Amino acid sequence: MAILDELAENIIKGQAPAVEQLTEKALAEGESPESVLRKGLIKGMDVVGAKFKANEFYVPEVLIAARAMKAGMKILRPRLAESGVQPVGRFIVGTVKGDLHDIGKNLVAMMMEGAGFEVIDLGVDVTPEKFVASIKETNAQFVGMSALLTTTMVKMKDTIEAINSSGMRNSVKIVVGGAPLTQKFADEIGADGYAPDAASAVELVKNLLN
Ligand code: B1M
Repeated sequence: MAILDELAENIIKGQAPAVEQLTEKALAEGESPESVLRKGLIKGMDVVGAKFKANEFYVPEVLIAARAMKAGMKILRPRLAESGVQPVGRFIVGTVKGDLHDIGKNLVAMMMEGAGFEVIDLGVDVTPEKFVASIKETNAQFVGMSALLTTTMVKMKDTIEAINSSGMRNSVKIVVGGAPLTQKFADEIGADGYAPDAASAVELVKNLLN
């Protein structure tokens, strides 16, 4: 099997040590950092996302695959920076103010990184002001908000209003998700999109890129 296919295969199986070794080996054999990323790591994570959506993989398998992806990225990141490879886009993500649930948000962050985005993870309990400051600081094109509580999902509206008031609404696309949310709610608060799961979030953001 070609080395990049082997790399993708080990991402799918969640074999972090093998991914680390194969990433080093592929680079040593002269593969470009960009091919290792796109034809190895991202290719593997794309399959993981598809399996997750089809209910063939569950949260633990995705987390293990994401850990393997991270092991490869650790080797690859400095090489990508040296070779000037640009990320697909920049994506800020956080769980809204008052909400401490982060498992779903972390899945979204990992899958977005797996799809080649630079991810700025603001963590949990993120205030509208912090989202706004991060957009200013990073010039990200995307903001993702997660909420798991019916009492905190309303904070998404406050955040969108803060982004509107900051004058930066036209420069970012806002996507939202989390168990209590619906497309209807996303439309009501003026988000650009809603995704029911992490794999759909990647598809949604990729569509919004075009
Ligand atoms: Co909490 N909790 N919890 N909890 N908790 C829920 C959400 C709850 C439904 C349980 C219940 O009562 N049945 C309930 C909410 C009820 C409601 O609002 N209607 C609840 C409650 C009430 C609370 C507390 C208030 C309990 C208390 O203290 N009395 C408290 C609140 C703390 C706070 O946030 N301020 C609390 C605390 C906690 C723990 C800390 C113990 C822990 C969180 C640990 C952590 O996240 N690090 C916890 C957990 C684990 C849960 C449950 C059991 C599981 C949530 C989870 O991680 N699911 C949950 C019940 C349940 O869902 N069965 C529950 C797995 C995760 C992968 O799914 O996050 O939905 P999820 O993410 C999905 C999608 O929603 C989507 O993608 C993911 C899948 O791919 N998605 C996005 C998520 N974010 C997205 C963003 C996107 C796109 C998609 O774009 C940006």
